[in-house]
Amino acid sequence: MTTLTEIIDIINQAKTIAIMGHKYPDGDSFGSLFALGTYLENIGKKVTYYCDNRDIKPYFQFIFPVKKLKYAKFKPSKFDLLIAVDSSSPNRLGIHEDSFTKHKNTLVIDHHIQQEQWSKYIYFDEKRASNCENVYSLLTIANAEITPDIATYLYLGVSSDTGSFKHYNTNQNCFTVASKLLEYGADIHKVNDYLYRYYTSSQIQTEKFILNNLVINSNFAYVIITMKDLDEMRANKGDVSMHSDKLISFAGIDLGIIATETKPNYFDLSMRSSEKVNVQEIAVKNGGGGHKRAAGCNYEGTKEDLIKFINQLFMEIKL
Ligand SMILES: [Mn+2]
Repeated sequence: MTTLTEIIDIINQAKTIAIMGHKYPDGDSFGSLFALGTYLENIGKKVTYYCDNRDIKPYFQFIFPVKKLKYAKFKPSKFDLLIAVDSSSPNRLGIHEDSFTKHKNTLVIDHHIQQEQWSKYIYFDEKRASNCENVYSLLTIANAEITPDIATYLYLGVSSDTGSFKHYNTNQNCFTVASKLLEYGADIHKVNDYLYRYYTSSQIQTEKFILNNLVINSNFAYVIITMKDLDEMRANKGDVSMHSDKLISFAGIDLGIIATETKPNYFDLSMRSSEKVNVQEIAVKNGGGGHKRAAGCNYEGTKEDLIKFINQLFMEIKL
């Protein structure tokens, strides 16, 4: 594995850098992307930001400079270095997967366990609750000036990947880094307002749908949201993903699955669990990834097949 000190050298040798995060970007993906990107710009690099444009949360525009993002596919040869953040495999990059894997000089900075060497350089620390903590470590080692904007981006990532310091991945480092970021001028009130206070009507519709349609099977719970359901609520996958923890918040539930149909007969499964279930194992077994208590994978098939698949999963775990 590449060390953070080596990464500083790799970055220093590049003039033009393209940086990208994962599809369906969350706060940690954008936090890592814009914090690292802003730093690179501040030290004189020519930085281009790429993102798969599906379902970007509307409130991100009030915090991140989303206007800088480019969505179209690009020629990898335009850049000296490509960087991917918060992404555990090439398919996480969405439409930019090809450009990334074709380039010879690529770097990944992540906090998910990396299953394969899909980039020339890979740094990951799976003990970190958020990738923004890894970017923070990198900036610290680089003696970077952490501006209030960079501090806000990083804080947002730590806060969102720990569910506002409530998820089980929350540890001492999250608080240490958050405290430092406050010192550097992170606007934590703005982050809290947009992440945890303001709900759009489609987000409220989605929450109502989840509560009305969830299926509880002893200590397991699931809900399936089809494309038609999303259409009717004028909601997107981003509106669903903010409720990922909902099912596991019921007392006595050890595994909660929210399945969202993103293409016809193609579902994204978002899984959350108590300490009794390792959803990372389930996700990896089914071609996905993530963490012990929060992970995801895809399922191809009809809604009826998916129900069978989920029930089978529940049977296999049998607590
Ligand atoms: Mn993350």
